[in-house]
Amino acid sequence: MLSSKPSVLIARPIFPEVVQRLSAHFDVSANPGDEAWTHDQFIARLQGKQGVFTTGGERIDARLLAACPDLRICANMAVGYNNFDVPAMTAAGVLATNAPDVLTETTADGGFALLMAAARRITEGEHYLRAGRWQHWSYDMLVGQDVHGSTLGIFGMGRIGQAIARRGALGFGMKVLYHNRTRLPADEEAAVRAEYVAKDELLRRADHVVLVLPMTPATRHYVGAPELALMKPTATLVNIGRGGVVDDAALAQALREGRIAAAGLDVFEGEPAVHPDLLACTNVALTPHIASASIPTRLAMANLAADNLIGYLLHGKALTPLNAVSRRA
Ligand code: 8YV
Repeated sequence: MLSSKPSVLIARPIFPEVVQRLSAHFDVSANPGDEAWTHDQFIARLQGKQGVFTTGGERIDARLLAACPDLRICANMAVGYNNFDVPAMTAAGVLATNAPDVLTETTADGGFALLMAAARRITEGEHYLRAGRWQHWSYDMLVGQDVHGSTLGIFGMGRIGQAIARRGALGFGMKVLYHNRTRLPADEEAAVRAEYVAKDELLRRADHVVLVLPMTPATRHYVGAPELALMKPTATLVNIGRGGVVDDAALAQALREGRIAAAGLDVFEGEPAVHPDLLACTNVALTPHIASASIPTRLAMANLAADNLIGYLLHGKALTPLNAVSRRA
């Protein structure tokens, strides 16, 4: 007998309890072995599916949409959605959803951890110790820069940027500067104690620069050689937004030449590949895109993606839509 339940594909392995939740409502196909599907294999798996659970890496483009006429919703388990061609999805009548809010504080923690690690040379110190290089204490061994009381510059003052600003201002007594496409309303600026400045002014004044920008055509290589040249030689650069927002080759050169002091990177151009010049630098703390990686937060992100699938396919309403669509014919 044919099932009357909608069909959903879960593109990557996720929490078993979330698969179970989805299975109560849908005919679920999963990818338990985490097979790396080509785009064409992904399209083939999507045949006859009304919904897909994506984890941020699976591309949804016009070709896929044309080849998957049954698809009605793509639910991303990520706040970023540069893997989605949203205008093409809207044109095709396919709903796009992301997973905002639930990851804000955890991701801000992750960004702050990288800032601390880079400025205070924490990961560098660990490598030094593990390599057996710690023979005796000296006054200048692995001295870094202070974070407390310094000036923090934030590019991208959305929810995560604001959570980082609060940590800096309230927890570490930092002066907070920010630059954003649009300036925050005065009450929101006051709540995070941040001063709006031009891009170049931020780069010149900040002791630590944190990037929380999405990847768009306008943000590609937003920080490259010209921007790095404006920064203080003692400054730290942290990127937790998207790979490609920083020109990694230019950053590696600046780090190698001591034109800035240190960097902390969670995202990379072409990840999971990392530019070999960055790997060769000691003054950079590197993590594999884990800023949102706490168990409760990743579970909340997965449940929000599941809620969006359930809400839309069963009740016609998603919690966190990125577009407005009329039902696919
Ligand atoms: C995700 C992220 O873990 O939410 C985002 O946009 O970058 C991370 O929180 C990553 O996208 C994989 O899902």
